[in-house]
Amino acid sequence: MQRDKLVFDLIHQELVRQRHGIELIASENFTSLQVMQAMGNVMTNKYAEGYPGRRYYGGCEIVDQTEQLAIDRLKQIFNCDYANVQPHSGAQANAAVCLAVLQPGDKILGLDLSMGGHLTHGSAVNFSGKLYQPHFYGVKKEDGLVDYESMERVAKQEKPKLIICGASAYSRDWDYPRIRQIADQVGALVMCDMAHPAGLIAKKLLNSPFEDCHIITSTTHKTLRGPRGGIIMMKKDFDNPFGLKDNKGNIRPMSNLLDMGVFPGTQGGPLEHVIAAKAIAFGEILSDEFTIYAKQIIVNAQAMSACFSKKGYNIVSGGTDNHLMLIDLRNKNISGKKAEIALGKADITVNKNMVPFDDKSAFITSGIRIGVPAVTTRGMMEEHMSAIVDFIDEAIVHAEDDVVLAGIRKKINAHMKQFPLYPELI
Ligand code: DSN
Repeated sequence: MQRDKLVFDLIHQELVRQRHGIELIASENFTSLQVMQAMGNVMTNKYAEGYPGRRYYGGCEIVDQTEQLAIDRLKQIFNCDYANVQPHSGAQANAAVCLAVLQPGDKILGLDLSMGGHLTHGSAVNFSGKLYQPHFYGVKKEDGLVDYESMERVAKQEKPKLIICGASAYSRDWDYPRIRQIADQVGALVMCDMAHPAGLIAKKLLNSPFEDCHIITSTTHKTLRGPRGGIIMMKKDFDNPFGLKDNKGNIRPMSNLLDMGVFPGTQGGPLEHVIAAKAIAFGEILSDEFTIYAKQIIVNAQAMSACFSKKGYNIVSGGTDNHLMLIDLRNKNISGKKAEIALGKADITVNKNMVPFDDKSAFITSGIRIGVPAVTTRGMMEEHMSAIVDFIDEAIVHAEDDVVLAGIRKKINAHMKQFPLYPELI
């Protein structure tokens, strides 16, 4: 076969784009070279439906070892008792959990998407809102913090089978014992989707959901800095507290039900090449180097948030405990959409995001979400955050002026040379 120059040229253009710009999408990161290399390997050729030692195909002796290594390392990171590393994504991890523990039409309770939640936590356009009956809690208007009273009120009123905590645009920590207390009052299971802050939880820099939440899901590519993918975990086999049954009507341990929720419930063959990359990333997370990285993420986010506040930007909840911040732009007279476009022209990548109680639609929005995991991977420290905020502020002030934006882009492209990205790749 001839090398496909067209596609490889596009891959190279993407490398150049990532190198030149400032990546501030809170859910993105740069994996190590070895994680990327592991994704392009012969394990992509292998079918391995089933689990290590229990496969539906021959020839799985080697992939069994990689998958088991990934499972063991993940359990070590979070000191938990069950791990499934097969979900192709966070959304599929959540779908597998729902399939395992819910019946169609069951009630679920999650954080409203417009208040920082996630599509798979009950949005009407997602499987979670179509197959189940979604109910929502929100954040408080006065301080932007999760409204546990509304969670409790709705839980008592609706008696959901599953309470989902975790968010994609929430900059504060969670009160997991309180959530569990609410769930226990109404007989609900609790699932924590920790996709965003997982790398910080791994290093004990944030509260751990493992003691209080029955089931934990995550992606592997955000603060965990691994390949794109999903995972499911449990601290202990909560011993199926509600007597949930498999398709044959047998009461099974939760770990069995979750495994079956992934395969054969929602997926076929696992991506063993990606699982190899997950194993490598998990090994990296266990290192002291990653502890330093995770701590620096929080230092950087807090430094950046302080710089924004100094320039008169409104940070939802007034700051951050984790890797991200949500900026309400209403006092800056620009929508999230316009800000995202202007920043894009300056090679700063962010995403527009609704802010709590937003009066604009999800396509326009009043805010932008900013995260620092990627720039921290590039070696930026707290003293580098003010330059980023200056660039962003200049771009927002001159959002309609393409000449100024092009000038900022030039400055940024030169600036980012100090923080090399994949120097081994040409
Ligand atoms: N799309 C992810 C995010 O940006 O937060 C969540 O799945």
